[in-house]
Amino acid sequence: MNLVEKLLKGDEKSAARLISLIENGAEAGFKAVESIFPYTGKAYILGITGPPGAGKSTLIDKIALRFAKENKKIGVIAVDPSSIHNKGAFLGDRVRMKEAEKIGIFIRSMANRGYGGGLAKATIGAVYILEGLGKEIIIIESVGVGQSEKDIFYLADTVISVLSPDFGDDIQLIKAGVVELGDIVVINKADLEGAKEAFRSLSAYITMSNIDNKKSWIPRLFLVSAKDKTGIDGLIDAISEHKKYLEKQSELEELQSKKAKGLILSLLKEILMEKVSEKLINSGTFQQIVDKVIKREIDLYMAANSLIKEILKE
Ligand SMILES: Nc1nc2c(ncn2[C@@H]2O[C@H](COP(=O)(O)OP(=O)(O)OP(=O)(O)O)[C@@H](O)[C@H]2O)c(=O)[nH]1
Ligand SMILES: [Mg+2]
Repeated sequence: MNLVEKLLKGDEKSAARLISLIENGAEAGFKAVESIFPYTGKAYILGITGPPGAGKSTLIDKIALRFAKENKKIGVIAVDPSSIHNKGAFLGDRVRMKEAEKIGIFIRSMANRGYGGGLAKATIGAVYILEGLGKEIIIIESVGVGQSEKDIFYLADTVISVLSPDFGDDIQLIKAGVVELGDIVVINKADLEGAKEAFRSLSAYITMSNIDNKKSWIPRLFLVSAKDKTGIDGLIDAISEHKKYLEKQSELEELQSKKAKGLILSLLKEILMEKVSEKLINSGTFQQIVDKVIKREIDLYMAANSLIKEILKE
């Protein structure tokens, strides 16, 4: 039996090996996805985003345990943008999702090696593979910064934004767009001082920003403590409420099309950048252009445009 056949029979080791292939950009990994593809499209994908240390992993542990009680097959992908995190974060995720791991939930940490902080290429593949493994619920954890938070919005059916009162300035988070992306917004660490105030100000903000909005889903806000396991019930209810909303809402096709477009564009960006760097940067063309810029023979626009010409020539 090859890796894909074993995967489709539920072999987790094959899943882990296939995800590694994808992560390393190996052609065999993407070929495997082609054979897995017919078996995919049924899983519910939950994206968890938010600033570093907000408690995403701790919360996923609690959410996953709840789903497991309903006998759901669950997989977790924790994307670690290597540009922000050190290697310790990998371990951190595993430590914080101990209970889930103990009961056999499949957890995989992935380094985000894409250009420009994108998480699309590797994560999309990992989702297909977990679906091939028969997972019904796939939870993706990603730090909410820049492109990665948009990718998680495109990839997930439901997005939960996790914030914590010890992060400080709410306004920064609102500006960063973390709040806007969430179908559900969670203030975690309810056990800490300032949690209630953070909840109140965010609640006012969400009400204000949706006041004359005709959106059919208004983000739900929850105050929870992942550590003390408080407020989790309401959160679980909101997740299934959003899932039901997606099943029946009339604009679903429009939403799906928006998300598919976003993902394809993200993939395109990542793959193009890879090709560009392989071909141009290594071939010395890039350096030649840089030299011309330094000598002030050409300006930066001209530099970028001549690189584009070079690529299109191929
Ligand atoms: N007081 C308190 N601490 C918490 C709570 N939830 C998580 N923490 C702590 O916050 C720290 C970060 O938790 P993680 O779950 O690793 O947070 P994260 O958002 O996954 O962090 P990264 O993956 O590094 O971005 C850990 O020390 C947790 O023990 C909570 O409800 N209350
Ligand atoms: Mg984490």
